[in-house]
Amino acid sequence: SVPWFPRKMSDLDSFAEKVLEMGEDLSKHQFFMSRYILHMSHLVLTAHFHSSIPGSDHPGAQDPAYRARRSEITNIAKTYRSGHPIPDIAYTPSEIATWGAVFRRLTLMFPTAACREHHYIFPLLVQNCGYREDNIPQLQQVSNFLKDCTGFTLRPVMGLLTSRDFLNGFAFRVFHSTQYIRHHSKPLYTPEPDVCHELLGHVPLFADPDFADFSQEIGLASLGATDEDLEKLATIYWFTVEFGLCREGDKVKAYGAGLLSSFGELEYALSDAPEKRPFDPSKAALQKYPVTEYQPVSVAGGGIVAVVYFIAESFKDAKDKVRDFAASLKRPFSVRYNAYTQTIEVL
Ligand code: H2B
Ligand code: FE
Repeated sequence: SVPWFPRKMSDLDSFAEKVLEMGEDLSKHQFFMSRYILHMSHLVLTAHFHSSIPGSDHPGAQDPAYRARRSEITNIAKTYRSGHPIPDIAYTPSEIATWGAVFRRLTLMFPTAACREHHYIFPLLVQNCGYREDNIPQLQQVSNFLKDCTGFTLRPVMGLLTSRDFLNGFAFRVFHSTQYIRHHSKPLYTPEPDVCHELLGHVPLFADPDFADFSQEIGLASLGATDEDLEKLATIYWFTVEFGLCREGDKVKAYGAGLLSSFGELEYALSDAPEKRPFDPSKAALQKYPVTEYQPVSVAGGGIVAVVYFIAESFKDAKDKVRDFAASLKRPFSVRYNAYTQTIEVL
């Protein structure tokens, strides 16, 4: 039988509460467990969201004020309904200072490390969405901007979704974004996605038409996919949207959000240390990523990085390749997104 999948935009409302909450015991969490086991089966604990066990090493787990603030903010996501504006958050001076520390460090690296699409879009985010060291951009404003560029929109989310729910959102050109920020004690480290990762890492690329198409292609393939195929798509997502590199003439640049929001790994990925292969979805889908290298603790907080990265020729090329790959997966139907009605047509 085909796994359930969302057919209309408002079906995404049902994802709201299926998330891992910060500091909760991992083993109690079926949703997160599947992700964890996925990565264990790839013999890796991913650097980007958790260095060992989320919760146990979360810098905010033992801070009651942080936890209270988190629930205040995640409550917006919990009660959010499709089509409604995302409420703005009045971020505190301490939260803004945390953002500022990340913003300062990352924007120093972008000029040499980020891909040309990122260079083109980032100044537009500064002009239109309040991207500044002393201001945390508001999700609604960013969502409006993305909608004008590519039709992508943001939805607030309480935390990590299952791979299936998260990828299904892409079919609708929806990116699920957290709205809270990491703990102030470690501004350059987070074991899970937060606004810094979403807004500085992910958002710029969703304003690029080819990248938007590429992302939606993964999303469409994920609708009703078997668990086995879903795992492949999640792995492709991991090696592209999170950790992707791309070719620019004789240079290699970063476009993956996990790289563009992590100082240590960005530098590492662009160095000669890791292996780099041309992007091929059927290979990336099965790629294991073994634990070998550790980030310097002072830089990334002690994560574990992938040792192989995939280099895309262009987002258009990557999109065509993912489309061909998706067509090779067996699914007893095909799907199309109708942007006028915001529904999935099953053919
Ligand atoms: N959920 C959220 N909220 N943000 C993410 O970046 C994310 C997720 N990534 N769920 C997903 C899982 C990714 O690691 C893949 C698809 O498994
Ligand atoms: Fe991410």
